[in-house]
Amino acid sequence: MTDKPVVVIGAGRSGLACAVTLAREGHRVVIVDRADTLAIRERIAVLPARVEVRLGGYPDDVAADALMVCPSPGVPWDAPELQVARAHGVPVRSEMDLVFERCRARICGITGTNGKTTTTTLVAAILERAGERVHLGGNIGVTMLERLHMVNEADWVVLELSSFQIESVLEPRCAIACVLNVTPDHLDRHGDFAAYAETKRRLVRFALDDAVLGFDDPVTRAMATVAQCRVHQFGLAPGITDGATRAADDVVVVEAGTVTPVLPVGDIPLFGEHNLQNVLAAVAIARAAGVGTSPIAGAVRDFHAVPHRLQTVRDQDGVLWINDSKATNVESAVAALRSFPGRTIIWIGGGKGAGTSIEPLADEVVARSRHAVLNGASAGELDEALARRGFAARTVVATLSEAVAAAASLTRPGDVVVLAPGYKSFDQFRNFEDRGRAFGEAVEHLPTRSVGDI
Ligand code: UMA
Ligand code: ADP
Repeated sequence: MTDKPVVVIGAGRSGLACAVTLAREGHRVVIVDRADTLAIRERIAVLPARVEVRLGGYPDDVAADALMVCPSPGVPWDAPELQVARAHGVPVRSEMDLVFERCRARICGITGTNGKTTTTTLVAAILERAGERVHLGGNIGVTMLERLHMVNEADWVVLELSSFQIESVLEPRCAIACVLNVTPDHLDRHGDFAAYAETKRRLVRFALDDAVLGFDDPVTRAMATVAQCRVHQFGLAPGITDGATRAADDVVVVEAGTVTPVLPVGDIPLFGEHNLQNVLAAVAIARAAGVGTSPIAGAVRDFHAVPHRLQTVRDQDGVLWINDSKATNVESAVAALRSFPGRTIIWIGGGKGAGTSIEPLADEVVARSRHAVLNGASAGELDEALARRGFAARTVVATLSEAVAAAASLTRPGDVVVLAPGYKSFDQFRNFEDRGRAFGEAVEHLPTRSVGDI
């Protein structure tokens, strides 16, 4: 074995999985990170002692003489250090690329701008209910590479795939590939919408057996043309010939001209029409995997909202408090605002922008909410967009905890307070989970009103 090191860039979850796995295989491994924080120092405790760690920055030629360079998903695919490595003939292989190369089991890969985690979690639950051995991972936060030795050929590997991960895989060959929807997001990283959509389309190009595509989204519907496998659709628009849709009050599957009911739409324990879309996607995927309608219906009925996705954190005094911290882009926040028809909404929004237009979100806030409480880095931009629309019910505060207090002072029985920021969390928090937890804690500590207050 050569003494050249494998250079892993980024000591986050993905980088650590690479470093642990490649060191276990006997490679010399150097892991570098541009930052040097207490959190990173705590994380790297999982590394074997022989892995060399360099924190606090690295030069562009850090991997110029490496055996291979493994960038984390957060490292742009055209980053200077990767360009230099390529120029020196060094292979650039991400953790996900290695997973696709090495995985012996069938992979079900799920991507899309919104709904990935919900759909991926539900698909895994359905397959498990059907008696399959399932390994769940990917962008959902659980790395797969270091677990591959536990995966058997007959198992299912269910992966949530981000655009960052798909672009880093040379041949993303999924047995079943699903693209839920594509709307503008991560444009700061991909440059423009066409480039972003193409990363998702690649999953369809390489799909082996089945592609499951959102039918109501023109971008994903059109991806059928690049598929070299069976294509199934899911959605609510008429015209679905193979896949999952709604007929009257039921979720149904359409196969070879036959319509089979799966369960009543009313039995889905999730808020919002977008979650009906996610359920339809999961049903179409499960059918492609050969699962019967009964385990599908059972798993859907027992499903709970994934934390931070339209999750109820308090239901008291006639006021429902909803944590949708994962609404980190415009589309997902719009979907959240549409999820409570007939109820008055106090919306909490704002955070760090990702270079997309917020106009559709501002329109939805005006149409659906009684009051908007704005906080974080983008509070000013939102305030201005709402003011331009003549929407006066606005409160601007600095932080999320102040926003919770402000919202609490505005509530009346029947209201729904929805944290659906429409922005990333990085202005005030480490990630959307921290933001959701902070919201939950602030809400939990709100006093209970006495009957006389209401
Ligand atoms: N770093 C560098 N140089 C860089 C960029 C980052 O050194 O140029 C360092 C950072 O200082 C940090 C580390 O790399 O210490 C973090 O790496 P990372 O940002 O790639 O994050 P990981 O912890 O490895 O998590 C990644 C995914 N992160 C991103 O895509 C940004 C996680 O998705 C994923 O769950 C995890 O791998 C396991 O697969 C998160 C995410 O935000 C949830 N995804 C985006 C999204 O869902 O919108 C795409
Ligand atoms: P992802 O993993 O793609 O970010 P999640 O299931 O975690 O998807 O949901 C992210 C956010 O998007 C949440 O706020 C959720 O309520 C919202 N959402 C979920 N599914 C959809 C969808 N199909 N369309 C629009 N928004 C959605």
